[in-house]
Amino acid sequence: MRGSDRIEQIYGDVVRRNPGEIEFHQAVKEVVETLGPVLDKHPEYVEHKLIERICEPERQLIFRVPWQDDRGEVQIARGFRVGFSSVLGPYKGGLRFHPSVYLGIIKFLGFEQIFKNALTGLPIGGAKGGSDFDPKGKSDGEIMRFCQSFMTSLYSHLGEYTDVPAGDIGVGGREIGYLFGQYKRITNRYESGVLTGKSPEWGGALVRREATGYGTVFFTEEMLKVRDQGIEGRTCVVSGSGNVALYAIEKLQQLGAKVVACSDSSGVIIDERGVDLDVLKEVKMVHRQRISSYVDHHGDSKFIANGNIWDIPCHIALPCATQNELGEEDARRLVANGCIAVAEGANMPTTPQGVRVFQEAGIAYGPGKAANAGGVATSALEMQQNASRDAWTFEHTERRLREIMQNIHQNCFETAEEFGSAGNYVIGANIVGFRRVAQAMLAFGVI
Ligand code: NDP
Ligand code: 2IT
Repeated sequence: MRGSDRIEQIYGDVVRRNPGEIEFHQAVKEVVETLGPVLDKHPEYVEHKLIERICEPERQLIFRVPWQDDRGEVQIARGFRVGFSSVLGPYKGGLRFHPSVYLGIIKFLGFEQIFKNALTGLPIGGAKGGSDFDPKGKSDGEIMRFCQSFMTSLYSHLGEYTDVPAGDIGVGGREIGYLFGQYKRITNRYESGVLTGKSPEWGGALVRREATGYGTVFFTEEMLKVRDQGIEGRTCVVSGSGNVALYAIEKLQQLGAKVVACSDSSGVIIDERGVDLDVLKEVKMVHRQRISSYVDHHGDSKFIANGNIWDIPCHIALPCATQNELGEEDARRLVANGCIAVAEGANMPTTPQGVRVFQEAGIAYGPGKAANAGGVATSALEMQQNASRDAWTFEHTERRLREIMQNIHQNCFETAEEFGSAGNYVIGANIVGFRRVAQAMLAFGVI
């Protein structure tokens, strides 16, 4: 059987062995359907069942997280940590706190993380974790007690050489602080490298907070460069208004673009003069309010409850909220309205049908595992600084981030060409990431 024929069978087995985990199925399909030509070139990958092994996590932890709310009532959440692959380094990947979290979402994210982390070229394996705990509307005290309970259940499985979590949706600097404090207290060790995304005041790296959003814009810049185009003067829309979105907007503005819209799960704001980032940061980061509050500060802007951000004409669209937020119709509308580039700050935000529309239209499309790898790459730089008890400057770290994004872009671009799919970053990213993991797996034998 040819390697490429094996793919259908492997995917069928994944669906059968992991019933109901639809996001995980989607993420696996998107990767394995591009690997046929690699398997044909490397029969040893087939013989050693590398794809089958990659699709089965090395370990999966599911645990109870009991906590008490401010009224003294006991609440029970479910915690997860899935270590997918540790052939390139310790398990590495964020924690997501959102009510939609279940095993299928954690596994899709962990699976993506294997290839993303390999693409960075840095020594990190792939993992993801989180909880179905809903942080919205919770007091600081409730968030702290939840994080402490979460860490109490998880700490014995972590370590700078074992598993190093960071943030994702619903987990930012505040939560990492509570998690790190509890880890330190339980273990009696100031083990800085056990978590990334820490505050630079106590062991974190400068630029980690900005890194995912900045990196996504750097990747966009590279995609446009090979087409003799640029970011300056472009009209942009960025979905979401969390960590990734805010710093994507910041870098777009620094590079001379105009961001006319962003969103949260309640709706969209449109500000034709360009989003006022200071106001937006105040609303979202300081007061943790809904995005509609932005309009109270900017009378000329509009809030559209449950609006669709992809209806707004733009040259550059950056989906930075969540999975499957941009579908086929959205993609068609973006293309019809003159969009020239889409780079994914979020993980798997475009549906497979949406991706096909972008590819058929020939616009620049950067998939998340390449375009948003700047966050985890800077986490690896944070681990490096922790291991050497050093702290780099903002400028030095941002330069490193930019070089990493340029390298990722170049590797994906050249590899897509090598496999006869010039300009297809999906194929480029999947193959570069997979080959790195595959070579290490072969070297280690059957483990
Ligand atoms: P945040 O929690 O800081 O922000 C998430 C944003 O997305 C919020 O504006 C939120 O709105 C919106 N959002 C979340 N879920 C939904 C939903 N179901 N429907 C509509 N909007 C939603 O998370 P991040 O910015 O860290 O993460 C955003 C994306 O980027 C995720 O896909 C994450 O996996 C990915 N990512 C994050 C990295 C990081 O370093 N943080 C690195 C690489 C990728 P609301 O507040 O209303 O829920
Ligand atoms: O999806 C991601 O890459 C992240 N949430 C960041 C992971 C990390 O370990 O920094």
